[in-house]
Amino acid sequence: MLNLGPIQIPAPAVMGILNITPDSFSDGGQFDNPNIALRQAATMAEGGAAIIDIGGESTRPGAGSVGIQQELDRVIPVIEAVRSVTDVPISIDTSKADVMREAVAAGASLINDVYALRGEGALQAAAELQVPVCLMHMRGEPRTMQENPEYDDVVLDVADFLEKRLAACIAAGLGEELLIVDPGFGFGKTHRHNVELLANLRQLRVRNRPMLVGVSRKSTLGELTRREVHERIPASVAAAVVAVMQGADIVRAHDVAATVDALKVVQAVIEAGA
Ligand code: 8Y4
Repeated sequence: MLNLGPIQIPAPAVMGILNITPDSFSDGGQFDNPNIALRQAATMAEGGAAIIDIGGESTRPGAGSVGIQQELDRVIPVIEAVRSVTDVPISIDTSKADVMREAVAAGASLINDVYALRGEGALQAAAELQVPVCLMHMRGEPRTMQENPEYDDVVLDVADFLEKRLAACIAAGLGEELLIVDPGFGFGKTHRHNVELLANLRQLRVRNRPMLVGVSRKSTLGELTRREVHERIPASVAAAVVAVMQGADIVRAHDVAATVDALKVVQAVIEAGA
């Protein structure tokens, strides 16, 4: 079990992805209607998702930003609807302080912030809310992050960033028990950097905090398999297995049921070897 203060989740856990963005190239617009989103959330809950991650702003490379009201209009009705049909904890994928507050008021239990609470007011909002927060590493910002990213040592750089964000969060009054770290696959990294991070994941368990990993359908898997985004399920499941074998506690995934099954096998092997 992962003890994240107010919520406990089994480990390893799968976080199912529910994008409410018309421009997400992985599932463009499929969930722009709360009913469709609701059915997808129910399928993820039945498939064994431990968390449902709801996001209204695309963070794909080159994506534009979304206004606060537009993001609220997208995510709040979906959070309320999902909350009314399942007890599975909901995370709000946002970097905006006001969206964090409204989402938690509407029933979200965690914050998933790809900016690791570096946005205006985000650290203070999270400290007031005292809910679990996933702090993700990103080099640069989504619009430009894939323009020739360079690191002396990507593993040390990411670990150092996560350590500094943990320290900033704790200094701002967030309980250490609330914090989750994430290397941020694909966020300002080349394919080679992403594979190097996956191979050295154990070094990223900063301060022994739980680790979340998001590899599902990402372009490094497309590069390795030469497959389009919807053909990347086997590669995504394989990457999830590798991540958990390397110490990840939570895997963010589109294909929940397949990932949950694969992680049952991994968990049995880990327990047999312990
Ligand atoms: C195909 C499918 C191609 C998906 C690209 C993508 C992470 C995350 C994202 C992650 C955490 C994405 C919101 C990018 N990735 N949050 N969010 N960790 N914590 N791209 O790795 O899925 S969005």
